[in-house]
Amino acid sequence: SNIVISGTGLFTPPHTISNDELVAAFNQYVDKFNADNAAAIEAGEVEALSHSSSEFIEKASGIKSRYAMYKDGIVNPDIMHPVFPMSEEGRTPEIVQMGVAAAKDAMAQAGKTAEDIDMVIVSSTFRQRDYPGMSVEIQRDLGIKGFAYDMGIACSSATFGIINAFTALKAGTAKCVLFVNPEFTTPGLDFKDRDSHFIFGDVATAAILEPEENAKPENAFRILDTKQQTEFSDNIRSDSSYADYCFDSLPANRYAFKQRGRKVFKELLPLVTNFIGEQLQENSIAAEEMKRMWLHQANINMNNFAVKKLLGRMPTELEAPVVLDEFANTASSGSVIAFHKYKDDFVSGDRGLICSFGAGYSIGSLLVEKV
Ligand code: CO8
Repeated sequence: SNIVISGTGLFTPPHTISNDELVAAFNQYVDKFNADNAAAIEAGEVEALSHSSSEFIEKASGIKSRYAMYKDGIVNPDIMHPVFPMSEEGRTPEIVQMGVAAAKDAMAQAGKTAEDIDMVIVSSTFRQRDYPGMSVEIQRDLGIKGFAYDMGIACSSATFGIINAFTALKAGTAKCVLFVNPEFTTPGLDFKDRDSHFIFGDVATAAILEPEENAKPENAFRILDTKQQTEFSDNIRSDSSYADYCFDSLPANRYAFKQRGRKVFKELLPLVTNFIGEQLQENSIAAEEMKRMWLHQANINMNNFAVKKLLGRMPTELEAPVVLDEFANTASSGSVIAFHKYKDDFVSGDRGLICSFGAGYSIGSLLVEKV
């Protein structure tokens, strides 16, 4: 039978940080660093740091603001990271809190209760502990029977997770899947790094997948086709590891997201446009026949270039909606946020594409049709 996404959910964290607020903290940090190191800078032993700018951020990326679970530490030039209690026995990790909230939203939209669901997939870039699985804690907190597992492949965690749910339903290993996608990215960023301090925000998304005959049609989207591709690149990389305590001296920002942004832009763009072009061809669908492309949200210029290549013209706002301005890059969640916010105007038979691309490199895509 056909498999549908019968509902989606979104959890928006409590705090917003505008570019101006982020840049003000960063520039105060830079001024203090340069003053504290004036003699070494003068002697050529230390490199002076440069200011960040809101204009650069918006022009280079399309980002105007981001959400954060914890704001105070990030915008304090003496701290420059989120401050929150450590995960330990008896304390619910943020990833679980965020995931549960998004899951409840998706379950409400699909009209499902815990009893209806028999499988939970939690797919995200980070795990707040190695085990027991975040997914199993989310499953317990929602009162779901059956089984749950964690998975992730950075930027494509969401699309690959939804595709796993789809294949499990196709194979009959599950009857109704809750997909959860909590992206608690802010602890993974080096807020002292000018090149990347503005890129990410926190969010969680979720979705319910099930056979079409069991689903309420109102919000249901039939999955017509899925496609995945990976090709190794370490142009986007983080080296943090469970084994870090074994090493005597660790670089201070070893945990942090690092990228060669220009290279990523140049290498990923042709991979993505070829990939989407192939998928459309394999399904005998012309790009113009698609009402919408819910694309990965890393960079507005990259999305515009990609759609321009496919359509032969610039997309309208509704052909390739942007949520980057409000949410920033949310690792793997961007395309699902776009889908969640921009799908209510679809009528039966309208088609669209949910597509992620990024670290790995990884690309994941689902061609969907409104039931
Ligand atoms: N303020 C002012 N100036 C700046 C700043 C700043 N904040 N940052 C850099 N500059 C300067 C640079 O130093 C440079 O100066 P110069 O020309 O003198 O050398 C100039 O501005 C131009 O810099 P860039 O060439 O770096 O600028 P770009 O126009 O290339 O824009 C971007 C940088 C925005 C990073 C852009 O390259 C980009 O978005 N590329 C695509 C990257 C991409 O898609 N990455 C995928 C992201 S990964 C992902 O989505 C999930 C990964 C896992 C999640 C991890 C969560 C923490």
